[in-house]
Amino acid sequence: MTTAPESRFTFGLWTVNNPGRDPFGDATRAPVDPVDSVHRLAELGAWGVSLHDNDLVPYGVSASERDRIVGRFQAALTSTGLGVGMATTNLFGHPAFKDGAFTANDRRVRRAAIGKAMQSIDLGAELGAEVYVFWGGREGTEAGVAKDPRDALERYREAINLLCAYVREQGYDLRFAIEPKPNEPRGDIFLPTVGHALHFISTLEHPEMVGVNPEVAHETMAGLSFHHGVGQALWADKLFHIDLNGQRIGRYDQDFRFGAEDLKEAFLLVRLLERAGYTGPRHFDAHPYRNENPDGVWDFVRGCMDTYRLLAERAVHFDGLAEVQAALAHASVPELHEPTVVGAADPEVLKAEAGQLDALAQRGYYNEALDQLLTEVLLGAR
Ligand SMILES: [Mn+2]
Repeated sequence: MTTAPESRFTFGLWTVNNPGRDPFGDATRAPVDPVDSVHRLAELGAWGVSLHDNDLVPYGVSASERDRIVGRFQAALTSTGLGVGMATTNLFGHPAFKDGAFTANDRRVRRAAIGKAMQSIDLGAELGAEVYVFWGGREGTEAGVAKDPRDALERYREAINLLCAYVREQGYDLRFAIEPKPNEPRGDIFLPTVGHALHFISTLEHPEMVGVNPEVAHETMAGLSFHHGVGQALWADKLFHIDLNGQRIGRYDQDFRFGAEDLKEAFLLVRLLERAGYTGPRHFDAHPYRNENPDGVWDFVRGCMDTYRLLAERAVHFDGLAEVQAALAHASVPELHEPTVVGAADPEVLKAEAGQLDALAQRGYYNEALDQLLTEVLLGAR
């Protein structure tokens, strides 16, 4: 399958380089040179990559070694034509971040975290990233008594405000996106869902610079509808980036190939993104199964992109079917688009209409027929 460039499929360096380590077992795949990943992703039709600072530049290397690594990577991007969709900071891997980064109780850790983020923002800007993501994996607690959540949120806000100011001072063309997650690796993480993050953003000094980066697995872990979360982000004009993968409700963070679980929810998501005209990268933040060798990593890459494109094709097909349009009308779906009250509200008229509930209760909404049509389109029966 070929990939239309407008799809802008991107993969994190950490996804194709995932070594298969888990809490119970060591790596099952050898480390990969990020330059090799860039070449392989380009061959397979990806638009670009994303990275944490330390996916490319190991923590603690000299300035000259950093410049050598970045120059070599930049050359690979130039020769393949791949872009950098997103960059981010690893504020979770180093043992110093065990109590949090921006919300660590130790003020010295918080200052070091902000400094590391600034260095990493410099790297992202140098590589031409358009979005800068903050995933606060360690921003939380196991012992709730150990942090006052009001203080933690105030420190989180302070850090994002400082970094917004830094981007403006440097003149970088970069927007931030906050990635919510309810738990794992911390017992409870601050800003656990899209909704929490959207409100937090509204409290910032420069809310226009900050949006969200919702991830399939993270909202699904919380038992929520991902497509509703993304819908609210779109409605708020805050969908700056998206992390696509697969996840079952009630499990650990599985990070499976996009579409590997809950195809119907994946269909609804792709249909929503495409109909909304989302222009950001279609970014895959997922891991190949641990039992794959390096060949399987590229099966995983192809699978993520192919499933997205097939679902986009199915969505267009679905909306083009006359029986679907009839079923949508039967379910009054277009009617939800119409304002409930046109012109000045007349309270007396509305109060009188409150008397019509018995009659209104008689109608059906034909959701069974509509949803079955969706299922049959997904199964290729229509
Ligand atoms: Mn993610």
